[in-house]
Amino acid sequence: MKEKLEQIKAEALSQIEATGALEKLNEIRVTYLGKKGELTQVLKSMKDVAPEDRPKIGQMVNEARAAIEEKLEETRKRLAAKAREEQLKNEVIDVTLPAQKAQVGHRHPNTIALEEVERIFIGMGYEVVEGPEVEYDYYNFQALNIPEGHPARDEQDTFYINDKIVLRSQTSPVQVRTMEKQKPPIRIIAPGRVFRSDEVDATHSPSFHQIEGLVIDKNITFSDLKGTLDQFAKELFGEKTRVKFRPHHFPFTEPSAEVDVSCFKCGGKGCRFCKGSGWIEILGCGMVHPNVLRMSGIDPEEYTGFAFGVGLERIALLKYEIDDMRLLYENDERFLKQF
Ligand code: 2NL
Repeated sequence: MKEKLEQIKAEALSQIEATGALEKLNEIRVTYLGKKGELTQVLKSMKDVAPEDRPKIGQMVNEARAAIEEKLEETRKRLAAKAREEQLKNEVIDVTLPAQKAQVGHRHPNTIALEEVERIFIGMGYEVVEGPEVEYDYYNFQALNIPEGHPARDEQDTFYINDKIVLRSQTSPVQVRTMEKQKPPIRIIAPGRVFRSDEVDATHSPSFHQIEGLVIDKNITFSDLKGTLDQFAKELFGEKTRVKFRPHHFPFTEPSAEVDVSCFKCGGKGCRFCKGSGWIEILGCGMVHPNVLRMSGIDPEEYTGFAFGVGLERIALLKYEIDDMRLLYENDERFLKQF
């Protein structure tokens, strides 16, 4: 029995000594000290020991257990310290390294174009105003001289929320709200998202952006409109740019016109960019219809005004020579970074 105990103890100690792994220590503990461990087996076989020898053997078992436990604890500390040291060595942080650059993305071509347009009109004394994207039918249509049943309502496939509420199909409602609130002189541009139930293709999207402008004061004439848009075109597309006004019809302006700019690629001679014509259509405009002024509480006998509307995407596509509108909505950074 005594030899057996000595042997167990020696074997346990040498196994502990030999192991290099922390997790192995617990296995060894179970093997020798556990419920079914070797030392426990010895205790269980005490009944075979002569009664007078039992205290002596019991004491030896306790000593062996204490020795093994001590060795286990000592080894655990040693291995843990070693592991910690390894870890510290492997996780050295060089605090002098430059920080990783934050990804900041890139301004969208729409945003760049919008800020350019805003800069030009702010320079001419305009204010930038915004308004709701979900609008009353009244502000989107009726107040703009488009009563129920007017054919212009069919031309624009509008998203209806219910009988009285639509997703605005233009930003004119913002201007109507301004006319209701503010006495002339009014000089504003209203940029924002608008909605039309169009199929997606290279030049159409059900959600796009418009910038409308409105000027109302005493003695505002069509000459003021021409001068303003001529200046705008020159600042946006270059000093040599000329503008051409073609008669058109909008329900909210009278007279109305569509405006072309001379092609900024060929100077008007005709090229692939302008499809040979030398001109590029950029916006619609006109003198605010007396009915529109009257409905918003402005006396058309006292005041006149002009208005215009331009597609932001159209400007961005032209200015940055992008040939498919869908690229503007993918937000692929490789695309955005080019502008
Ligand atoms: C276009 C060009 C246009 C207006 C928008 C407007 C706004 C008020 C009164 C009168 Cl409050 N007019 N906006 C005027 C002319 C053209 O947009 O191509 N629209 C379909």
